[in-house]
Amino acid sequence: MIPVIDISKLDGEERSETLAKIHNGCQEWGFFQLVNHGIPVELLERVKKVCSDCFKLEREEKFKDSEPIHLLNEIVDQGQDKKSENLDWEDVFVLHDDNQWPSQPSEFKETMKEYRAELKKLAEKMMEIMDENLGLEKGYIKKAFSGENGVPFFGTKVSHYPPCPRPELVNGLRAHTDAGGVILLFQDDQVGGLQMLKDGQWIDVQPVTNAIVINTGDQIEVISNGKYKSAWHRVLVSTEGNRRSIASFYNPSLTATIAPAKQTGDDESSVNVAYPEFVFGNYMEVYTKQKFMPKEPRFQAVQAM
Ligand SMILES: O=C(O)CCC(=O)C(=O)O
Ligand SMILES: [Fe+2]
Repeated sequence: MIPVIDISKLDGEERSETLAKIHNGCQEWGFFQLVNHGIPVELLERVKKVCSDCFKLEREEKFKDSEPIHLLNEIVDQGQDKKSENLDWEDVFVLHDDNQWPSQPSEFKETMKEYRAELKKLAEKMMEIMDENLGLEKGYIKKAFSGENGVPFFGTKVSHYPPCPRPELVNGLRAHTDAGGVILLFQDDQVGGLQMLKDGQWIDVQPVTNAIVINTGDQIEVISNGKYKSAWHRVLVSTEGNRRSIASFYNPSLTATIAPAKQTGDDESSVNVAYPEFVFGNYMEVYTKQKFMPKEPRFQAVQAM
């Protein structure tokens, strides 16, 4: 089971145990769930509702005539019996500060704006905990993600994985590691499907009502010089249930330079630096083409840019 951590304990007598649990979650798993995170349940309930309503009102009908449907039909017509590695059975849109948001339902914008503000604060809190656990100056990761004069990117991806008639032939989302920094996932209470890879085994990320799942991306792996490895994960689909998931990504600015951090107390000659230094925008160029492939060649490719 993925670790479930009561983050409210960070403010009391169990602070050091809680820091240690988070360190372990980052180092051994790359995935863990937060409970008692302080985001009002009432807000989370509204978020579930507006996202599900938005899917019903604006997206469900279009999904019936979308690429995944056509590709699956092709595969079935061709008589393919192996799982396709070319398609994801999902409906997705991304919200960030400067793009167009859905207009339905009418409470969507206000609710998601409020939600994003809360999640962004939680992401920054997690980054400060990682600073502390990694022996870095407070604010190090946020500063690294901001770069010289940029701002970190904060995006929220709203996904639905509708029921699939042939779940053995497609993934909801193919296996990958995330490109960016800290990912905060609010997943469906009822419909599972998310799995992460640990020690060569796929493990379910068990739904825990109103918990926030945290996972770390490739840039935290680089900054931590491999201590906090980004974990592979994937989403499976089934013939029943429409899984909703809302993933918020706290990523570097495209102009930020990312490199392994020098820990306080590190003697430069004693540290084996395992990752290159690169501009995050260049990494994203490589990632877009290689998302579902191993990450090591991405680091090599960006080093050569
Ligand atoms: O939908 C999910 O639960 C996971 C989404 C995900 O892994 C991603 O967007 O990178
Ligand atoms: Fe992901």
